[in-house]
Amino acid sequence: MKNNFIDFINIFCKSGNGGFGSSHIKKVRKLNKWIPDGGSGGKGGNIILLGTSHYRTFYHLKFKKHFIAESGYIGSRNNKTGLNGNDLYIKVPLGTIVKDNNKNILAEIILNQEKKILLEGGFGGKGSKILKHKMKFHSLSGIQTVGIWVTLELKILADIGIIGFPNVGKSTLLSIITNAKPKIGNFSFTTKQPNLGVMKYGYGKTYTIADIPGIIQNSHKGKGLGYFFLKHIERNSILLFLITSESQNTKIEYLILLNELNQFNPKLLNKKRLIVISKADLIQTKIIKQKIINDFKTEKIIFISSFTKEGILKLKQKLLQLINS
Ligand SMILES: Nc1nc2c(ncn2[C@@H]2O[C@H](COP(=O)(O)OP(=O)(O)OP(=O)(O)O)[C@@H](O)[C@H]2O)c(=O)[nH]1
Ligand SMILES: [Mg+2]
Repeated sequence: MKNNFIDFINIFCKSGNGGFGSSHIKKVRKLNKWIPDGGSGGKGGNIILLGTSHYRTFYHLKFKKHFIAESGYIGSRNNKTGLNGNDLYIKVPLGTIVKDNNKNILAEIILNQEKKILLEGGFGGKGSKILKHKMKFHSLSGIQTVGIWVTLELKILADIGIIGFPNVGKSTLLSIITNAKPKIGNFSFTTKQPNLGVMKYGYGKTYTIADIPGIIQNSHKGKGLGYFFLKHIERNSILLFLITSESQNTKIEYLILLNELNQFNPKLLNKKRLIVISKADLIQTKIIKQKIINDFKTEKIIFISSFTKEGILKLKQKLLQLINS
């Protein structure tokens, strides 16, 4: 499968050099003197990050790795300052973190249309006029900038993350409670990259929900698709654990998921959780349903069916309640 979900990429960035100051001198005939009149150089362009909700990954940066902003222009006679170099904008998805080689965070983009200067352009060199040097035609070169390699890392911004084993109905649920149209299939690992959807609820309120690829026992050891997708739930405020009623032991499935999360980042266990049992339409008898309830004992669970819509309204209400709590 073509993988166009890129959540990690290295790029080279360099802001523009400052323009040269002009060393121009002009003859003032009346005084019969040469006087310096060279203008300063223009400022180099900045490298600016621009948050763009239109982008969901770094795929658009895959084939362009070097970002070099325009240099400032040289100053000229009559004390004219050179033009500034144009800024260079790098469009990034919301949730982008930029790090240098030592893993220091240089910038973070959260909001749509948010702008942050990643690298400032060099200042222009002074021209002969402003320098007033005894060597009349003296001027300075602008600041020469140094380029660096930076890492762009994406951690999706969503209010709710759906986590579960493969084939439990995560994408189907996303498709019925949000506007998303993810791929659905009756086999494991249909979803190979996170899907995002927007749920509308209440008066004009919207919530973003992420459907994360299936997690299995030992995902943290690289089984299945691995567990690196879990970084995308680090910023979710609520984790929705989806466990199918077809499971032999729903509670054990839940504990396995918790363990995988713990292996990835123990802080994930501090988030608000909601346990949801999917495919309730497949539960044949009340005894089986009661057994699932008993398995979870004190923990509250919600039964849903994306097919019959059983429990969907209750689920939405519960999510809203959790978000606001
Ligand atoms: N009976 C029943 N089947 C469902 C329900 N929800 C989803 N399914 C079916 O379960 C299968 C898996 O659904 P998906 O939504 O692709 O499951 P998933 O958890 O996203 O799977 P992966 O992406 O592989 O992790 C599909 O055949 C769905 O039609 C439900 O409420 N009831
Ligand atoms: Mg899926």
